[in-house]
Amino acid sequence: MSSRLAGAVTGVGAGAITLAVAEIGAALLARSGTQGGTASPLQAVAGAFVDRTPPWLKDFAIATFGTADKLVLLTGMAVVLTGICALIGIIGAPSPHRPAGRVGVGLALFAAVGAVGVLAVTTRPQFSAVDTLPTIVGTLVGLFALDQLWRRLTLASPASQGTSASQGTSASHGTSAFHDVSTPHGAGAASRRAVLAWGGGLTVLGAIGILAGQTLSRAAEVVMEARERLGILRVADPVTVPAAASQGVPGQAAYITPGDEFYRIDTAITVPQVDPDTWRLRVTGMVDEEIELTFQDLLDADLVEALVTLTCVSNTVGGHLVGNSVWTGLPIRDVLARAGVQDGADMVLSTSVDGFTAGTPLEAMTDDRNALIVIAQNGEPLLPEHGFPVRLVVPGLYGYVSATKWVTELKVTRFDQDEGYWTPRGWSALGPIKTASRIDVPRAGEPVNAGEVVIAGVAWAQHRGIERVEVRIGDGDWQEATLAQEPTIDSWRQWKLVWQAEPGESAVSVRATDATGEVQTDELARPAPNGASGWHTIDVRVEGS
Ligand SMILES: Nc1nc2c(c(=O)[nH]1)N[C@H]1C(S)=C(S)[C@@H](COP(=O)(O)O)O[C@H]1N2
Ligand SMILES: [Mo]
Repeated sequence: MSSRLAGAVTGVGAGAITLAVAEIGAALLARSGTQGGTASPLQAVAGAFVDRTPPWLKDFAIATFGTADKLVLLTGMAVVLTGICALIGIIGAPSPHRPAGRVGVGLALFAAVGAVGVLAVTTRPQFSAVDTLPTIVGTLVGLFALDQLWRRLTLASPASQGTSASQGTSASHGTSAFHDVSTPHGAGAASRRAVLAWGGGLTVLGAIGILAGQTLSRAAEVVMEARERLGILRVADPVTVPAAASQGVPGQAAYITPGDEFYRIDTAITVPQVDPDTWRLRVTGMVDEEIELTFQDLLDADLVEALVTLTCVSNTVGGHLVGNSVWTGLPIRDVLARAGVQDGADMVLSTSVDGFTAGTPLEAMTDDRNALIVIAQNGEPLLPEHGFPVRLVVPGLYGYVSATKWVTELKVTRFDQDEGYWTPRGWSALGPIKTASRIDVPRAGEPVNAGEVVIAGVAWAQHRGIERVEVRIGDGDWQEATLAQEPTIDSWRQWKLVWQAEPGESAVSVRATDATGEVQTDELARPAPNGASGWHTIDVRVEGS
């Protein structure tokens, strides 16, 4: 058993116990309601990392890992952190070459890593000084553990063993003495085994503690109970979805997307758990009178329902970061009118509990479209990951400039004074949704039999509407697809085309025309800075029958 391994294990053990103390402390702070922002060093570091992710990396992460991108980030963090701790353990622990170890250097490095955690905590939204306590205490516990373990290793090191064994001979200078006692049966090896056991034990204990910290925060239960109490939310004038909006082709995206199948995109590492009883929406900025709404105010208001298709700016051609639901909420324009918007304003900056912001053109929130302060999706209270208790939905604009989840503030302002979260990160300040169409069936890569083949999918041009969808097979002419009914210009529209397929390989493309007569562009664009474009094309292999 090498002294290197023993050193590495002391470092990892100390790191694990540090995080356990910090995560449990953070959970206790959250439960007592005394924390300001994020007290968990893991969440703070991950959050700080996400906030500094350049657009190309965000694009890559979503394209490669999809909605698992957060799991990948946390796993990556765990790997990097384990490596750093192991390295600090090796540097600080005593070794044959350095019998006393480099304890001072090791402890300083460990303290520096703790300081990075504290720094990350201080940069989170709504930070207050008490948030740093768990990480500071955790780091002190880790330093103590390291010091103790390294002391034991020093006692166990061949040098000190040799000294006591050879009675006064200066064994620390003699390599022969070292080789003698470091045999697997030597006392040094036995003590190193004990330190290894201690380090391993601390690692296991730490891992359990970290998990305990995650489950200890009771916020998720509060939210679950609140959602159950709300039950189904009904309005005076509900949306009825006409049967003719659905063509029902197997494999085609359903007209209505259920909440639990809806795509999820946000910067939140863990889903914010917001208690509707303490939630408030403040309307501030260039208004005659600031106002504050409670959740009960929303429940008591004249709520409306609207069909709106949300789309993420990061959606690639043919991608699935798009979904359609019935949203229940209060028109934003009513609330803005109550506050009184002052002359010169042209933007509403909405803010989330987690610090995310979106800058929406004031016009899109005051014209006659269904821009809503939303409390329900498809009749049910919002799911936590989709913004419970309250989010925004604005037809026609990508989510990053409009659809703030866990929203707590609407600031009436100007584009030349404020900017949303993604704007300084390389995305356009304005984000109107580009006309798009997608082939759902046949699925790319799945061969079909010759004869009658149904090609089907969805097309969207929110707040303009879809007028025509055309399909091109091979180098044939564009053929007009059959459209399902369009209940509103704010939602997507199903389309299908029956094709008499002959054996062979064919490229199938789709393009849509919006209700202003504009044909979807074939110009290829990546998502950044203002949304992907280009025709969705798939290769279909037709097999002889
Ligand atoms: N608080 C918060 N709200 C947010 C975001 C976010 O990162 N944080 N992302 C926005 C983006 S980019 C999109 S596309 C939509 C996605 O909403 P969904 O996850 O409910 O589909 O939420 C928007 N609202
Ligand atoms: Mo998005």
